[in-house]
Amino acid sequence: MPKIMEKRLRIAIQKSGRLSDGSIELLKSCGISISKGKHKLKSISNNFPIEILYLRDDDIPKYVAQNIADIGIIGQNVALEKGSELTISKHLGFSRCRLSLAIRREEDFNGLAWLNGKRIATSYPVILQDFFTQNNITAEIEEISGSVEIAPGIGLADAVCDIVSTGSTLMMNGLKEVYTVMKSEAVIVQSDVIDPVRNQILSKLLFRIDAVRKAKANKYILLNAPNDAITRIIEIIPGMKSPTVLPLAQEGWSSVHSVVAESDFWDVIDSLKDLGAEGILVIPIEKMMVN
Ligand code: PRT
Ligand code: ZN
Repeated sequence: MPKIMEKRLRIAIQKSGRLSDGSIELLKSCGISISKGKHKLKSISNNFPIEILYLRDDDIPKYVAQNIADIGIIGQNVALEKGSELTISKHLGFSRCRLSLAIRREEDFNGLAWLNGKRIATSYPVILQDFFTQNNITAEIEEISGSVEIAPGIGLADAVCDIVSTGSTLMMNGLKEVYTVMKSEAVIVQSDVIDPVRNQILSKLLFRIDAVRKAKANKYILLNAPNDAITRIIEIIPGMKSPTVLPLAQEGWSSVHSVVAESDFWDVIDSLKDLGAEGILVIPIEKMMVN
């Protein structure tokens, strides 16, 4: 057995919550099979050298910092609040949310100076204090661990700094979002001291994650176009290196194969149609290895 199979990379993920499904799906989309019993605290993969530890998200930074796990998947908000000694090695694009300041709906917010002298309830005292320092605000931070949004209603605070996704929790509690302190998504955090063999496994995992994420962000596109439009079409869909252009049996026409970013997909299709492209097919890409 090659040496790299002897050790396993230890990955801490959230046991149950808003990060769990995304974390498991990410590993599975990288071709890693995981069998998890319902109440298991640990599991291993039989086709990739990893061991998974299932933990509360707030505890993950500590486990990684203490080298009990090599890497962890957590929200950027938790990474910044509790993982200052860790490095973020990859942004993962799921569990997106923001950490925002919110005040009572009936109050007028005239900018950040409104916060001076006020009391703000949050579960993120470190991030909030940094934000206050950077913005020269003097306010009192009331640290609470849950149900932050009820604090203004029960007279515990003048405002809150809490995680927002759709905004409905704030609305239901008579609050309005007035300022985004930070945006967050799931990230991989790692300690700076990873055993070299485990570090090689991590590099392989990060390579696979890149391939899966790039594939999701792009589509494969095939179309037919008159030859005199090909130069301009290539400018619009340059692809990974350059598009494949093949002559069609019909004189004066070619088929073009390329890759297009999901983000500007519809604009690109409109431009291609304006240039005379026909028979446009768009196909999902499963994995995309660039370099
Ligand atoms: O049990 P454990 O400690 O592991 O989990 P947890 O309850 O602390 O965390 P969990 O599962 O709620 O969230 C894990 C991570 O998901 C967070 O650290 C964020 O990075 C991310 N995330 C994404 C969210 C949300 N969306 C979210 N909507 N975390 C929390 N919320 C809560 C928020 O606290 C508020 O109560 O949802 C409410 C707001 O949602 P909206 O849609 O009403 O705005
Ligand atoms: Zn938590």
